[in-house]
Amino acid sequence: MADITFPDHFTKTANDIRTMRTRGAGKIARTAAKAIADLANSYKSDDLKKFKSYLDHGAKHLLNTRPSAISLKNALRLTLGKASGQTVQDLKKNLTKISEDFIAHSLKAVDLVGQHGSKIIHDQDPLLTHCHSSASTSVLIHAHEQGKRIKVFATETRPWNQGHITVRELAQKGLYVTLIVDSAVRFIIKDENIKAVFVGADTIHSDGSVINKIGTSQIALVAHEAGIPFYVCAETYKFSPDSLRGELVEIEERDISEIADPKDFPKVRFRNPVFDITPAEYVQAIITERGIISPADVQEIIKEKFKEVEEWSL
Ligand code: RUB
Repeated sequence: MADITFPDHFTKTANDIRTMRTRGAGKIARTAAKAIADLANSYKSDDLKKFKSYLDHGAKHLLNTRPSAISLKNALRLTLGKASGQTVQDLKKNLTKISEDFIAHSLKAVDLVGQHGSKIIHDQDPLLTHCHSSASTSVLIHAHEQGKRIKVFATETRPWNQGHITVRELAQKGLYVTLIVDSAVRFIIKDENIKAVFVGADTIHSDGSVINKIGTSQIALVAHEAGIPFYVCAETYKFSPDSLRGELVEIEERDISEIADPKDFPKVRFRNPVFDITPAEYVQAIITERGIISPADVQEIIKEKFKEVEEWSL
């Protein structure tokens, strides 16, 4: 791999994912699908074997950027893993088409998640969300567009403050939205009589457990304590086929400078895990593009969705 040089556009895309200029599991997946097709199209020789190896290295390069998002690996599986061709030109053409289809389906899936999820929201419901998830905001926006006068409470989501993206997006769409600090969740759930929580997912394991932004599992526990439903909004390409074999995604830990400047805290250690795992028992349901499913049904969907690409590995 050391002797392979990728085009600037490709290394920039990978770097944008690593540095979170491109973020959110769905966007990461679509960006990876486009990046691998663009990489293919920038290849100059007719040597098919070397071409495949080049793409394989490119895929590995992308995979190293955000370890907790199975959406990224699945985007590569569902594009590169399905593409075929007897010549470099054929493979390029086929991969480009598959990549474009993946992106179109992914965008459509976000809309469908919104349509399905909005049905379980009632007029005047106070609701809570965490981080910024386009699948979750799709649900909230659809409910609003149906005339349901919901009140959304959004956590700021330290240390990156993705909640700022959420509140700006929802406010811009005309929703009644309130920003709170992460530690206010338990107070707000009780004080505002929150009726349900909606969050996104980076990965869903075959046992129905959910990897999402750090703090998600705490919110799930509080929702459980309060007896309100905790919904996960996720397109099915965020389901992990690896988890069928017991392979769970790694929890990403990012640079401690995201929390504070260590120079200001002599002798203090820091940790910055950016995702956590919410066990299936705290998840009321998963809202997917196929409809609202129980965490117990994840396994069946994985088997069906990934059967053609199951043997393909990067
Ligand atoms: C984002 C995050 C989101 C999921 C789902 O984390 O945890 O809830 O990725 O997002 P980060 P979406 O900001 O670290 O990428 O529904 O948009 O795919």
